Amino acid sequence: LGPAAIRYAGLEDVLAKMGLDVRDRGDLPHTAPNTMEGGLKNFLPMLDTVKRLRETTSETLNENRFPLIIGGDHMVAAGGISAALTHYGEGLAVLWIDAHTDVNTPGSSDTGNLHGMPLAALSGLPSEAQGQVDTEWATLLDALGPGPCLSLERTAWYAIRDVDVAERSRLAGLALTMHDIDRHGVVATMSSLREWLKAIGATRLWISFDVDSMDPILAPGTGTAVRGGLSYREAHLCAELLCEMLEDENNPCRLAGIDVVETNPLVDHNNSTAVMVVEWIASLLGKTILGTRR
Ligand SMILES: [Mn+2]
Repeated sequence: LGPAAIRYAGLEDVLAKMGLDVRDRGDLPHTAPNTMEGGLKNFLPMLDTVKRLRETTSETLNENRFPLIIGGDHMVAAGGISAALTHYGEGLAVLWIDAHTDVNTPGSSDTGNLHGMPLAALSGLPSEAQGQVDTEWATLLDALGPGPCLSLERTAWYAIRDVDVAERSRLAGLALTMHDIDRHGVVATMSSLREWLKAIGATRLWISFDVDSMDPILAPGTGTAVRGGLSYREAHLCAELLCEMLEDENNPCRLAGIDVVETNPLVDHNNSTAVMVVEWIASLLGKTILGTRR
C-alpha cells in the first residue's frame, strides 16, 4: 500500500515537472504475507521481493538509469543496495536516514521483524540463531550475492534515536544521532558526513530513507514511529544539502540510488506522510524553492 499512496501523492508528476525522465516500472509482483512455523516473519514473500528487486535494480543500473525504490518494508533496501554493490563495487557507501539503525540479526532482534535487519543481512552478519531461522537467514544472504558485502564501516546513520543494545557496537561507520542534530544542526552534521565520505574514499552513495526518521507529528503513516524526529525544515535542508554535495564538481561522490520505505497509509492522516515523501524526494533530486537546480 505504501507505493500506491506515494504514486497517489503525485510522485511521477512532480519529478516530470522538474524535467526528469521518469519511467515507472510498476509494482513488483508480491505474494501474501506468510510465516513458516519456526521461521522468520514473512520470510518467503520477503525473500522473493528482495530477489526481484535485486534483478530489477541491476537492469536499471545497467541501462545507465537511476533507481528510485519505493517501499514497503525496509528489508527491500537489501535488494537495491546489493545490486548497487555489485554494479559499483566497494566505492559505494550507504547513508541510512532512519530513527533506527536496522542492524539487528535474527538472534539479537526483540521483535523478529525483518525491517530491523537489512544492514545485518547486507553486511553478512551471522544469524545468531538456530534451526529454521538460521537456514532461512543463510538463504537470504545467498540471495544478496554474488557480489561484495556491505561494510558497516562504509555505512552512515542519520537521525537515529532508538538503538538496541546489541546494535550499538555494530555502528562501525558514522553514527549521527538526533542529539548530534539538536546540538550542531543539519549543516554541521552534513559537513561531517561529507568529510567522512571523503575519508573513506566513497565514489557513490546509496541513500535509504525511512519515513520514521521524520517526527511522527509530520509523518504519522509508519509502523514504528518514534517521537523526537526530524522537523519538516530539517528533513528538507538535509535533502537539499545532500543534493548540493552530490552534484558538486569538487566532490567525487555521486548518488547511486535511493530507496524510500516504511510508508503505511493505513495509519496515516489524509495521506500526509506520502505527500511529505514526494516533497522530500523532489528536494533530494534538485527542487528548490525558486526552481530546480538543473
Ligand atoms: Mn528502517
